[in-house]
Amino acid sequence: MKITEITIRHLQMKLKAPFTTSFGTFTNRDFLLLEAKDEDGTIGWGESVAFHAPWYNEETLQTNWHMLEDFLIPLILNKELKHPDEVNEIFAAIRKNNMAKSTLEGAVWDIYAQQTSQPLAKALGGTKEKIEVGISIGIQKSIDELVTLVEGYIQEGYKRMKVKIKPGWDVDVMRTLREKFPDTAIMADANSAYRLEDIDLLKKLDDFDLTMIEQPLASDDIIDHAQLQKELKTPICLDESIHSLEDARKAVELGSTKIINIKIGRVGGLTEAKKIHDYCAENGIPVWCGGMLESGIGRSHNVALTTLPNFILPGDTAGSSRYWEKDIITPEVVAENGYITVPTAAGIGYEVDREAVESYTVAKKDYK
Ligand code: OSB
Ligand code: MG
Repeated sequence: MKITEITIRHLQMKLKAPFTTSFGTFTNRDFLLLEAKDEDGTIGWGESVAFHAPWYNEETLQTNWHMLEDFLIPLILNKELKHPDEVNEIFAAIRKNNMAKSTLEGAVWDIYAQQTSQPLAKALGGTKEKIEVGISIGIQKSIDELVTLVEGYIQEGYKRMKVKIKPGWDVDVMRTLREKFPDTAIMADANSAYRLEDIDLLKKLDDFDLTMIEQPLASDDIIDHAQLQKELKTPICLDESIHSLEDARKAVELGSTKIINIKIGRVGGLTEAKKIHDYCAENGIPVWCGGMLESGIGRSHNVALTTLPNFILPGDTAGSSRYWEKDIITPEVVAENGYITVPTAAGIGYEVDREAVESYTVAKKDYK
């Protein structure tokens, strides 16, 4: 493998409905798409999951563009690579900026899978033919509206509901959902909206038989989460706090987390994601694949990763129609009865719809 050409595009796609978390509201999804071409003409695709603003972590679309242009692309362009795992080693010289790294690493994995004539899922060592997914639901204007949405998603076949919470939108919301949907798997995601001093409030959530509480405390914390987990029955799942295998090991050893949400971008790419998966499998920690409101290209990488055996719990990679009128891949990602069938074509396994990509492009630059 030798990548000789790269194109970065900034795309803007309008969400079907605004998506609100404890840290802010998205009406559009602005993101970078990276197209890499090998010397033999094979094209691979990667998506940056960084947002337009540093709300979820410190990275943004613009910091990712800067890191890719000035540091990461120069390390890979025209370099002979035997395996995508080498990218993870090469990028170790650059600190953090995991979402930027993952963007280029993902495209290298796509090329590698095509050149070895296998779906990305198989190239990663995945075994499942279909994966189970749930849905992530933002903060709503009223509990009634939330209940109506959940009813709709249950009708669509989704069997696991993840509900965003924040102070003032938590205990009453979860109590109502549990009463209305006694048999549905429900979990809460706080996106770091609480502190250890909120422990009495968080303990009330133990009454609702939640599958887990995702990232209740600070985005850089694993100490207070360990303290909280000692006092909570509900399992804590870390999202924001885990950036690497080392972070995962420390959090598990401290007892800060019983489940890990793996996001490819947050951990710096598929190679690191696989390492975390393997460590968790050996240590009895179930994992699931998180989502970052990706387009179909980012989702296709999530689908491939989720075929690894320790992705036991349903992930956030719902179908394309969850967020988009029209996605940028064909066929679109379809969830039937809460399951996505893993594509079997080589590489990411979906065709990229270039016309759709162009229609959403607001900036573009080539690198040779
Ligand atoms: O914490 O998982 C999260 C969306 C934006 C930022 C953070 C998160 C999310 C989601 C959306 O929950 C999941 C999806 O992509 O559908
Ligand atoms: Mg989360």
